[in-house]
Amino acid sequence: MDISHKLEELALSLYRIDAVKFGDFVTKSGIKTPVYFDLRVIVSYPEVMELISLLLYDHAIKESKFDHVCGVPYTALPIATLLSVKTKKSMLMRRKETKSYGTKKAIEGHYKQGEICLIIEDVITSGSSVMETVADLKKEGLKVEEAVIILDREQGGRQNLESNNVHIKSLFTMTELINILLKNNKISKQTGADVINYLKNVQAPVPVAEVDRTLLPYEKRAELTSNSIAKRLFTIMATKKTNLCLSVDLTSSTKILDLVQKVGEHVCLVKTHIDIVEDYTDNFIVQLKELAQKFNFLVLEDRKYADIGHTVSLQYSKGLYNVADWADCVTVHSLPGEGILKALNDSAHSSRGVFLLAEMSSEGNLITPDYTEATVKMAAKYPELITGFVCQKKSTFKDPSLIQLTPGVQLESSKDELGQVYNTPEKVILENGADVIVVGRGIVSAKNPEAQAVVYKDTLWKCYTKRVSGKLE
Ligand code: S5P
Repeated sequence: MDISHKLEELALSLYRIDAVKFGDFVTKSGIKTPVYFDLRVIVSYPEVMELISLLLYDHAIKESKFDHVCGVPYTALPIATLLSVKTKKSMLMRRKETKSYGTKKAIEGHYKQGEICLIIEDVITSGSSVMETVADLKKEGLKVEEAVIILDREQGGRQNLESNNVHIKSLFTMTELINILLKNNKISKQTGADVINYLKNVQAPVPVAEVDRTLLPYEKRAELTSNSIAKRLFTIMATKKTNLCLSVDLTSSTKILDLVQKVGEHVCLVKTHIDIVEDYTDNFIVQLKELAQKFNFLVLEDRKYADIGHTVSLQYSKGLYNVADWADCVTVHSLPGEGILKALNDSAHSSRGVFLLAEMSSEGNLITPDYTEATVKMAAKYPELITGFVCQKKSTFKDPSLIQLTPGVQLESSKDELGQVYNTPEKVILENGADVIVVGRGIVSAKNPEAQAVVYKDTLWKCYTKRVSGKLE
């Protein structure tokens, strides 16, 4: 077929059915625009859908090698369907809505790792929607090298995608489309000039290249954080060469101090449960803080606050333990909502931090993926307060300035009789993204806790250096 003739026919059809409009609009990326392209209407015009799929096939796809097609939700889905049928290649569908309970897959359809998936999209501005789909497909082990697009708005999307190794083929650029409409007297010269001028001046923001936080060394991450405790903890880890947190879950203050005296030099953080200490005195805290000073570690009170903001601010700064006075950081549940962070933000002084619980290590815990996601979002509003997350998975958050504190670690995978699940250092650091590793009974219950702390420290540090070297096989 005569492609340029058919392209002209398509441009005029899109204008006729109001899929391309001129006026004052705002795009999904938040850019003001005098021209708007809305292909959702094509489902009402089967002849236009047919023409689009024929043109994409002839112009862009015939020569491409791929195993699957995947439309970027939602507008491109019917077109991807037509192309799947035409090329007899199977279709994959990406779920756009948030997944709940971890049972729904992000990608629907049958596929094998290493197979090639071709992306279909209607319009690209910044390229971010295509990138989201590419990222989900890649997570499943699929290869994505090419995206075919109806319209390239020429605002940076092509460059953004090409720099992420996604090659773009489009039916039209915006300039080509405008020229066809001008030639056919569908728009005035002034409108045409406005659009061309606008394209020259307004480029979509370049999506920041995503850094894998787990590949950055602690000292680099120390520079990125807004929370003073995260900065100190990253720095301590880098200088002492240890990412071990001792969870000193003993009930006698002398035993705690005795153990910390022995292992203090091997840890970056000591985690307490102050309410299990049977002989608590203020002097115990004085001595613990002296050890912290001597051995250069921080103290985390694992209180797991979970009440309304008002109560939590009292629990934090009043009562027998006066945690606000001595704990460098505390653990907090997001369950009660943002008020809990507001309360701590108001009552904690500036050199304090919060680890928010985004996931738990215990079997059958009721935290869902939606809860975790909402927790991470909540934390983003308090960058100066949040030190990091208590969590189990690398994918839980991306921000390299925050610390992943991961408990449930022993040298061998196992479980205790009450549902605690233990993973190995290799698993939690190399696969699951842990930055600070919490070990309790693995050290506390060992015959020689000091020697065992050294074993943990060395093993954990080895895994970390392997991770940041990027040489994971
Ligand atoms: O999900 C969690 C969160 C925490 S803070 N799972 C946990 O086990 N913890 C704490 O880590 C727990 O309260 C305990 O103090 C420590 C793990 O101790 P272990 O003896 O099982 O290593």
